[in-house]
Amino acid sequence: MGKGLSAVTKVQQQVEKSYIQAKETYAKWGVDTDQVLEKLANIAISIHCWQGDDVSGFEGAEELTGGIQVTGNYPGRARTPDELRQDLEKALSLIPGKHKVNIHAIYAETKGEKVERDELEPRHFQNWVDWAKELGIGLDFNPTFFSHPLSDDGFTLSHADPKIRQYWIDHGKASRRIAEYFGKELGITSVNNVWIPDGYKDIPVDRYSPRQRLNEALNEVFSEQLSAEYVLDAVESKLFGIGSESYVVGSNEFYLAYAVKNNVLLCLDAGHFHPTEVISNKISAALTFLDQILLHVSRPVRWDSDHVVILDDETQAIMEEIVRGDFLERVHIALDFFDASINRVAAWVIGTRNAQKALLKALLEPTEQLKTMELEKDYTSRLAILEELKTYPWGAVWDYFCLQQGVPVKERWLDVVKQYEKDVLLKRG
Ligand code: RNT
Ligand code: ZN
Repeated sequence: MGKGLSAVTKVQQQVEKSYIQAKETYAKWGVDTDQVLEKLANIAISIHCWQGDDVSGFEGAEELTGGIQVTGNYPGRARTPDELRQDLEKALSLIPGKHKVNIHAIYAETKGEKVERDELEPRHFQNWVDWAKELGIGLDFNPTFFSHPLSDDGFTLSHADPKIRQYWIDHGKASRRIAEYFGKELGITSVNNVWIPDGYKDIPVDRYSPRQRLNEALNEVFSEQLSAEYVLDAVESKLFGIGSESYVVGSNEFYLAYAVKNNVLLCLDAGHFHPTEVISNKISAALTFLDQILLHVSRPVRWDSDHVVILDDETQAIMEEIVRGDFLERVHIALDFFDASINRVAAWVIGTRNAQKALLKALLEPTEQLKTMELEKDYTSRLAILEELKTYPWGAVWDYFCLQQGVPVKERWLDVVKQYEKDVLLKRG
C-alpha cells in the first residue's frame, strides 16, 4: 500500500463518510443537510472587535468605565489598530462562513490628533473600511458613551446638564454618519447600536426626568434621515451595571416602547436581565411589533459578566427562536463578551463557532413536523422528539461544514491559535 494516505486526507475522508451517514439520518425527517449548510454559510454574525483589546480602544484611555468590566491579564492584548485587525483576521480564518466586524467609536484612528467624539468623521475609520473591503465583510458600529471624562458622573444622553447632553447627542449623530459611510462603502448595511451607561448607584428620587431627557436626546440623535439601506439604528436596554445598581435610565420597558414608537431596532443583550429572565423568550414578542431587532449574544454568569459564549441552553434557545420563527432576515446576531483571562483570539473563535453550532442545530430541526405535533396537542411526541434530536449526529454536519468552508475541523483550530500565540502574541510584551 505504499506510504498510505496523508493524515489530512484521512481526516477529510472520515468527515465526509460521517456526513453522508448524518445526511441520511436527517433526511428521514425531510431535512436536507446540504441546504441547511448553504443557509448557515449565509448567516453573518457580527463579531465584536472589543474582545481583542479588553474594550480599551485607541484614545489612550486609562480606565474602562460605564459599569462594565473586563477581568484577567492574559498576555497578548492587541495594543494598536493593526494588531487588533491582525488578531481578528486570525480568528476569522478559523471561523467558517463570512461575518461582520463590530467596532466602537473608541477604535477611531486619528493619527495622534486629539479628536473629540462629537467631531468624529468617517475618515477616522478609513483603515477599518479599507480592511473590511479587502476581506469582503461588513462593519457594524457603536457610539461610545463610556470611558470618557464627560461620562464620569454616570450620565450621558440623559444628563441634566444640557451642554454635556448636547456633546453626547452630537456624538450619537456623528456615529450614525460613520455607520452610514460603512454601509455605503461596503455595500452591507451597518447596524449602529446605542448603549449608554446612565443610571444611579442608589435609589433615585426622580426616575422620570432622566427618561424624558433620554427620549428627547434620542429623538435628536435620530433626527437626520439616513437610508435604511446603509444604516439601521438600535437601542440597547439594561437592568443594572456596576455603579448603576438601583436605576438604569435605558431600561427594557423604556427602549421597547421607544423602538416601537420610533421604528428603530431593539437590542436585546443576553446579560441585561434578571438572572432567570432570558432573551430567547423576548424575540417573538419584540418581533410582533418591530420589523427587526439586534441581539447581543453573551453569557452572564451570576451577573452581566460577559463570559465567552458557549453551547448552552440559552444560546441554543435563542437560535431556535430565530430559526423556528423564520426570523433570520429580521434578527441581526451580534456577539458581546470580553474575557481577558484566556487567549483573546481563542475567545472569538470559541464564542463565534458556538453561536454557529447552535444555529446549525436549530436549522437541522424538522420544525414543521414539530409545529404540527404541537397544534395537534401531541405534547408527548413534541417532547420526545425534541429530546431525541439532541443526540442526532449534528456534530458530523458541523465538521463537514468546517471542511467545506476551509477552516480547521474540530479542535484543530486550537493548534493554530497556540502557534499564533507563540509567534505573535507573546512577543508583544
Ligand atoms: C454593556 C453593553 C454594551 C457593551 C459594548 C462594549 O453592558 O452590553 O453592549 O458591552 O458596547
Ligand atoms: Zn451588549
